[in-house]
Order: sequence, then structure tokens, then C-alpha cells
Amino acid sequence: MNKILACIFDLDGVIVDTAVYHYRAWKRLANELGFDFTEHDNEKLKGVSRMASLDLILGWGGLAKTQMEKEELAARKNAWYVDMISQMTPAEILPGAKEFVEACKSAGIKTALGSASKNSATILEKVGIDHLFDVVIDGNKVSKPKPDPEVFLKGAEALGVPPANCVVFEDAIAGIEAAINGGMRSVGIGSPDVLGKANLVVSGLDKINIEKLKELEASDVTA
Ligand code: B16
Ligand code: MG
Repeated sequence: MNKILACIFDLDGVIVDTAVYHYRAWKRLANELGFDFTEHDNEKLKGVSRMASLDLILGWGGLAKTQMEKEELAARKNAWYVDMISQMTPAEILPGAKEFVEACKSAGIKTALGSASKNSATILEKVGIDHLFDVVIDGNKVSKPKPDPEVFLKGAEALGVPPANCVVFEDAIAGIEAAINGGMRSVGIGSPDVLGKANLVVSGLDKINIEKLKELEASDVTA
């Protein structure tokens, strides 16, 4: 039985829903390149890094680009995305997210952010919750994408908590796999059909509390 000493939260899809802004910016880029993609396709980009997302999108459009061209396209998309997230307000925090992170802190559980995004600092600041995370590990600090556990292991290390005492909150299957690969428990945010490998799946952070979190102490570290 490993005591839960830290919670590590993914950002997009767990704390805020920035997927809609990513979608608008990528769609605008695809349209400028002469093709389109659907919101259904956009699901495949959740939790995926910026350059890996671009590769997927270019594949859907049947386009091949050089590394230099790709960097220019990713920068163009990111400028539109940053414009949109700079307008975000605290109203965009997902239901229960702020309250649950606060409850963790009150219960003496350490908190970290573990996100693929290189824009996490701007988002946390705009929605006014940057002070709630003891540690922020994001796309600027990691080189290996989820399902590699790097982002969560770095979070655990910075918090000074062994992986077996951490719980990861994730909306993407690659993120749940990253938690398992890192020897951590996980809570899936979304549908059990997709996130069934997690120790527990809830529809949002409004559906969990410290009591339910503690119940996870009885479950195996590897799901
Ligand atoms: P950026 P997460 C991920 O955030 C998003 O889900 C994904 O769609 C995005 O491509 C990625 O961040 C990189 O974002 O372009 O801002 O660096 O779910 O890991 O918090
Ligand atoms: Mg996510």
C-alpha cells in the first residue's frame, strides 16, 4: 500500500479545455494550405506535441514539407494559438478543477502540472491558478512525448516524491500509459471506453474528492 503524497495534473482536457483553440488554429493553417480536417480528426491531436501534431495534419492533407518549412508552419499556428489563449479567463477552468487542486494542497498532498504544452505558463497565469502548482513540468522541459513517462517522472523528482506515491490525472490514453510506464497510479478524465487502463475513470475533477483519492491507495501501482 503506497500512500498518495502527490498529484500530477495534465493541463489540456483536465484543468482547462484548450483543445478548441488548438483546433481553430490548426484548422486555419490547414485551410491556408488548401485542405481541411474534422473535429473528429482533432481528437487524435490531444496530448500530442506541437511538431507531432503538425506531422499528423500534413499527412491528412497529403503534403510533405521540409524541416524548415515545418518550423515556419508550427510558428504560424502557435502565434494564432497564443493570441487566443491570451484572452482566456478564470471562467474557462473546467468544473471542479480549481477546487480539487486546492483540496489536495489543504490535505498536504503536493501538486504538479505535467503537460506537453510549451504554453502552459501563459494558460495558468491567464486563468489565475499558477500559484496552485508546486512544480510545473511542460513541453519546454521534456524531450520525450507521452507515453514516455519523462514528464511525470520529472514532476515527481522535482516534488521529491517517489513515483509509487504519485497519482496522475490525464485525459489522453498516451498520458495514462505514460503514468503506468513511470510506475504511477492514474485517474482518467473522460470515458472508461478509452481510458480503461487507468486505476479510476471519472468524467471530470468535479467527480472526485480527497476521500475517493485515498481509496486508490489500496489499488496496485501498475493498473
Ligand atoms: P503547445 P496537454 C497538449 O496539452 C495538447 O493536448 C496538444 O493538443 C498540444 O499539441 C500540446 O499540448 C502542445 O501544445 O503547442 O502549446 O506546445 O494535454 O499535454 O496539457
Ligand atoms: Mg490532455
